[in-house]
Amino acid sequence: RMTSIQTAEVVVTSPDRNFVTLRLTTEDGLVGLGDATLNGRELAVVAYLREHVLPLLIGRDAHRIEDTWQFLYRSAYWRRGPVTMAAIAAVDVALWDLKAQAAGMPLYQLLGGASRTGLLAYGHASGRDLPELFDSIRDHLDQGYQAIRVQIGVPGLTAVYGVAASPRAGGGRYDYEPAGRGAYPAEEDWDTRAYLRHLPAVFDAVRNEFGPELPLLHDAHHRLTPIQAARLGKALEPYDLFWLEDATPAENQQALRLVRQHTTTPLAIGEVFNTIWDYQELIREQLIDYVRSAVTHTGGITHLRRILDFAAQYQIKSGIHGPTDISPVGMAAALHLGLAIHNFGIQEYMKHGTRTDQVFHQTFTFTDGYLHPGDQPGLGVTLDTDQAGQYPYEQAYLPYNRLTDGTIHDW
Ligand code: GCO
Ligand code: MG
Repeated sequence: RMTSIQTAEVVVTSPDRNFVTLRLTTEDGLVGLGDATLNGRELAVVAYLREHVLPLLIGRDAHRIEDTWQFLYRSAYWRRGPVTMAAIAAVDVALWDLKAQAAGMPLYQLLGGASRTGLLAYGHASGRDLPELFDSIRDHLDQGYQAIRVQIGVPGLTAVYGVAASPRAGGGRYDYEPAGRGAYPAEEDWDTRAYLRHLPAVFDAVRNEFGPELPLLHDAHHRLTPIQAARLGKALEPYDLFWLEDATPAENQQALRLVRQHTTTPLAIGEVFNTIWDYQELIREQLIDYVRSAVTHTGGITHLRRILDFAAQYQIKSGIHGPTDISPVGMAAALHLGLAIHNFGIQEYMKHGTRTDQVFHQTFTFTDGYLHPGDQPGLGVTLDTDQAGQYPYEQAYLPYNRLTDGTIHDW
């Protein structure tokens, strides 16, 4: 029997940061949610959905997930790209949410059922210097994290990606959010040679302090050339990283070949990718170890599952993107998918703020370093539209970098 989509709306809310959520209702009165948040470019996806997608959804059969995906992807003609794929992702996830609710099952059951009892999560530790970094790592261990991403300030630079400016007032937490509210992006500074000199000593100090077992990760955020990335990977080998992320600008798949030839440090890439084609050579030639795409930015569960199944044939695992710019809806989708697939690797997880938790009621849990999506039918997330209405959109931009001589650089 067909179940038609009755209403489709986009909810924009900014409790602790901006989130874009697609909300579909069916003739049966079920409500399905999808995350469409594209950090710093949110309203482009809002317009794409409102102007070009929502009118096409009314009256469609909510159960035809694959058909709707192919319809939106192929009929647009202008394929791929973050805005298109975030819009398609939101529709896809909302339809999976509806189907699982209709089935009376948590979504992971429809994806094949649980392949493990929980998802190992990593948290973001950072500090402007070693004492701050150590405090932040200890704080994360106290919260239960069993894997830690390490980001640190570089001597001589004032603002570096991934480093919280200061412990959050009152709470003492060191949380990092790259998007700054305001009408213009913040300028940061960068010096690759200073970074490459500094980082190995930092990992040496962290290993001495916290021992050999703790899984440690690092994000180079696209700032290196292939030869610089190769050198960094090599220099970090003694510290046994879980992964080195986004060592080079992600769009050049060939770059990873050179990095790979020179280092056994595992490589993760893909948070800015949005289709399977971005991974074609990386996966087939086994140039990476982890797929970093978000459900939210990669065409939803349907398409990310396809990428991860392709990756599985090459022993490449998931490392689904999960910073705070992925909403609780996008996080829940990642958790259901991660619980079901065989080639799960690790899940990024930063806690959202308390206001966000009041807007999005969640059933997923974080216990002793492991996440679980919970067993409510569907995604297990509901949107409190009254609460959401309290927090209108606020303009926010991701930053940019300049080198000492003023040249713009990847941040
Ligand atoms: C990560 C990412 C984020 C991005 C952010 C941009 O590894 O979590 O690099 O911190 O910078 O998602 O919006
Ligand atoms: Mg990253």
